Amino acid sequence: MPEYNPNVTTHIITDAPEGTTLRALGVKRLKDIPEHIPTLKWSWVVSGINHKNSLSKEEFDARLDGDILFLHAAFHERMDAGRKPQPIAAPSFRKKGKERAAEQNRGDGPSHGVASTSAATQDVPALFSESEGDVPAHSSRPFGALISPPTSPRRSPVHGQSSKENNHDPLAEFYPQAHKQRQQEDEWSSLGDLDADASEDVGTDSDAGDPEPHPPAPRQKRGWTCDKKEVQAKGDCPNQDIIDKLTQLMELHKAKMGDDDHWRAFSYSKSIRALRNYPRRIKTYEEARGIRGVGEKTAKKIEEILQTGDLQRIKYEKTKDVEVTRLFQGIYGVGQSIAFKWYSAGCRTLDDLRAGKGGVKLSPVQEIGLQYYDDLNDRMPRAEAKAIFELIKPIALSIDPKLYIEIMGSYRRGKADCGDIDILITRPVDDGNTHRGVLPCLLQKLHAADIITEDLALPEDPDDLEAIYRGLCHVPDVKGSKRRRIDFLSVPWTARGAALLYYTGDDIFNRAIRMKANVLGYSLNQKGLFGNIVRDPRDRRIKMNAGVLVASETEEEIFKILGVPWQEPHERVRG
Ligand code: DCP
Ligand code: MG
Repeated sequence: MPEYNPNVTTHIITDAPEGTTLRALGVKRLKDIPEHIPTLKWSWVVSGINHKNSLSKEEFDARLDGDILFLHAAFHERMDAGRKPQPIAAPSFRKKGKERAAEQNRGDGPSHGVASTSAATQDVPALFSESEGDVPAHSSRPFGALISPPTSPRRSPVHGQSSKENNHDPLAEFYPQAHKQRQQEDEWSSLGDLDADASEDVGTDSDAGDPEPHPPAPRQKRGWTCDKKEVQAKGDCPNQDIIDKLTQLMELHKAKMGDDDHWRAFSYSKSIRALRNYPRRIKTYEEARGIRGVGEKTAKKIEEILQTGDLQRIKYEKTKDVEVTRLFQGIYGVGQSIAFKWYSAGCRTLDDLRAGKGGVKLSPVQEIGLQYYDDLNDRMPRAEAKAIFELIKPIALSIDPKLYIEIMGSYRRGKADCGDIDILITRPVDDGNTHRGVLPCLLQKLHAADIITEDLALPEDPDDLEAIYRGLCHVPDVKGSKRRRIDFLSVPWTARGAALLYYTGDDIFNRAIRMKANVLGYSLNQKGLFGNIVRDPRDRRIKMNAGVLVASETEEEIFKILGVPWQEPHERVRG
């Protein structure tokens, strides 16, 4: 949640020390958190996820009801929190008294980690946000109720009332899900106070019990990132050098395997986001510390960058395993765990892999990735993507002149360089025909024309109207032309708008618009905008292919229904 509000919060999940948690919530003392809200460690969530299937219904309900919540209490003095029913009117929060924080009882505080208000995503069972049991497992509302979004997607439920008590409100059943999605948004875009410091406090609890946490900077009203057209261009950022150094450090942590590293990387990303939005050149430690999203240790790092132009920690983190696994992960089809496996087998260079050192065996796709390592790690100039597409388009139209073929991805967003070429293929059906069979025919012609050179992933059923192909291509007849990644996505004509929207991105814009759709009670994916979504009663996941298609033919109608102002592809740049 962008802002903690005890009237709607059901659980607080934190592995952070007390001081950090209090800062994140914007309260002075643990006592300021109402007794009906349990403050739990991440272990509670994990215990629910891991054992849910083996729990009896009574055990599961007990877990949700709070009977065993105390086992996972984040703070000793809040062991009983959540075991009492919620009062009708929740107490007010953000007390402004001058009281110093009470003596902190820190003994039981967790020893490591970063707080997370929720890691519950659509793919992770949501144990807390919908645990009241008064939310229907699936929607039975009339379809019409979905078409008109609520005037304010951020409306909260009537305070102190459950959605059951609110049955007269046709939108009430959406609220629990809306809150879950807001938590998600919080995790990705506004986890202000929980920056890298929380993870760097591993084992030290250094800011736990800080009786006078730095006052947070005034909170900005946050809207949906997909609603805004203005984004700060990279070159305009007055703190770009600081962001670059922190990004390097974040990437180093990302490349490592430890849990702490993942948290640190996650946390640095929050600080970096905060810095990107900071309008002035930072001059001092104090100024950095005052930015919401930048904690003490990050502020110290910023001070070091300001004073020396460098960050020693980067050198320290740049250990051999990071270097080697990053090198290996540059091979198409190789992720972190395979890279570590090969590192553990004794491989240190690409030549070691080529030689099969340590018995390492590469898959055919990885072999291709290794062979064209440099090419595939290079972004192509926009003009090259255009040249390749202009070779492909007439060949495609020679198969069927009514074919619709378009480049999506970064090219459509107008980017100067592209990581790959993403091509959409479909066809109007007004004459009773479809594009069935076009993709295999096109691929065969592109191979014959020496435009497509290697296949990486073939569609399961090439004759299906919906198919994805991944391969390599190049500009033929040009000596030394590089191998480039190319994807073909074929979709039914009716789904072209949703596919265009999804594959145009960028990723951050997509995340934001999907979250907004979810909050409005829809589900948005590359196939369309769906209403009447059905959730699996066991884990609350949206059932695949469930729901009623609301829009998919054009991007415009999807924007309109979601209340997102129209944006040209080049205006959808958020990453
Ligand atoms: N996309 C997404 N979620 C994913 C993968 C992709 O939303 N898990 C969307 C957003 C991307 C688009 O698909 O913008 C195309 O994916 P690419 O990986 O090709 O990304 P771009 O084309 O944006 O960038 P690049 O120039 O690196 O290819
Ligand atoms: Mg792309």
